[in-house]
Amino acid sequence: MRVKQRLLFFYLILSLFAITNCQRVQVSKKPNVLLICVDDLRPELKSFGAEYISSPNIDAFSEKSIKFQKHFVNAPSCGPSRYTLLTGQYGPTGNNAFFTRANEINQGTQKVNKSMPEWFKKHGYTTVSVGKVSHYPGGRGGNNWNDSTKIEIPNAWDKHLMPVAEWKHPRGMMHGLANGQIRVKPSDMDVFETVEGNDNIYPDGAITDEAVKQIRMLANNKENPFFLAFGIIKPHLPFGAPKSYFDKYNDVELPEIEHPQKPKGKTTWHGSVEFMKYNRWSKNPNTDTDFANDVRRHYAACVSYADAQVGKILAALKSTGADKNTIVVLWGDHGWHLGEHAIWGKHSLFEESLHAPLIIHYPGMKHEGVNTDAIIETVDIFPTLCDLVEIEIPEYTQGTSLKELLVVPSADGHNAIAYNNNASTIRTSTHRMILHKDGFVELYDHTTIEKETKNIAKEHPELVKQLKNKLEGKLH
Ligand SMILES: [Ca+2]
Repeated sequence: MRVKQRLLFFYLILSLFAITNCQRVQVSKKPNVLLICVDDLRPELKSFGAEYISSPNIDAFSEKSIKFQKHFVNAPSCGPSRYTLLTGQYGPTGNNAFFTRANEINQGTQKVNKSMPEWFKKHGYTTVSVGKVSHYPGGRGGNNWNDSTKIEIPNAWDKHLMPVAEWKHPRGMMHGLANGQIRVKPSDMDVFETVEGNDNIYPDGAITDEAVKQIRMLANNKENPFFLAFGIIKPHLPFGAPKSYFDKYNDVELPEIEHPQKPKGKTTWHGSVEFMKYNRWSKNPNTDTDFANDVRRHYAACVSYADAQVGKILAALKSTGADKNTIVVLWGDHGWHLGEHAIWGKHSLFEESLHAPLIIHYPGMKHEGVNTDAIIETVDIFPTLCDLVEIEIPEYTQGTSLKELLVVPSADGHNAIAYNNNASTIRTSTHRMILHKDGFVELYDHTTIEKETKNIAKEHPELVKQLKNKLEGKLH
């Protein structure tokens, strides 16, 4: 009897151990997430068809991933676009979008839904952000963007880090130029610059070093999967990058700027205020071709510099071995006009402001190096990541999981919407409709050569009506 009891006890302990161990294995098997956010990156990458661009790291990553060729952001500026990424919901139009939400959380005035990092944290993930992930690099407000009593996304991150190196504070880093130069008055700061030196003479070097350090620590944690968001500042203005990246473009012939004319009728065109306020030696890229080419080469240098930072983080991930169990997403927060429609900047609702790269790799994927032309939008990323790691998709998210497209890249996408302060827009696989707040409508046919240079709204009232209904249906 005693022997039997002992045996029973032994089996009990053994099965308890097996259950616990099995649970642990299941937890550790959840894939990690590495979310790479690149500021103001339009699809100006070799892998997206810009042949003159040197982007070897992102191109190599694309070869192992799915490229979304028709990814549109939901807002053409940093704050509101990142809001849709990180909350999974359409939101306010201004750069204060996160703080509006944070105030509601802090005051307890209404139920605020969990952000993507908070949702992953709830499901056992260690959540860390490094660099510019929400609107303010490091995710804090205050005069110098380093006030820890002012958190942009409460409850989201276990750590939200922003190294400042020689630039003193996150605000200094955001618009910093070489060797610690901080923007005081934009008109005193050059719109572009190249200085000889290594990657760390510009702000993204320090951000990348910190992200590499974090990924090594996170990969060592065998208990919990990680959700690491890494935000690179370039190619945001001012266009500063080490000279070695600029030198890649010395002898490069730039492609012609498509439809460079200022639109004639009413549109969301603007005077490129963000660009024009910098020191540009009294030159205007709309009237000075040599200067326009200089601007474009400096943007390209910043893309190559950002690409090098992406290469470092992916190499670090690989060196830990965690790459085999990590979903990697590379996302541009919106597009940027490089002279199209005579705009140098973002903020419009033209294609150039809203079109940004999205590349997704996940463990065990079948279609590496494949493109999809399905129309999709930033708000889809939150539900997609939930789907890929097999956690519940919160009912309040407004996007659609892209899982089906990842499995069958030829599957259909869906309409993409976006908004700024003055208008909202919907993009179908054939048309873009823009509805201004005063009721004025732009309608463009993307199947024609004119694309967004010929407003055909008056000739197609039925289509306008249908698209208005679809747009309103998605926004409400
Ligand atoms: Ca941005």
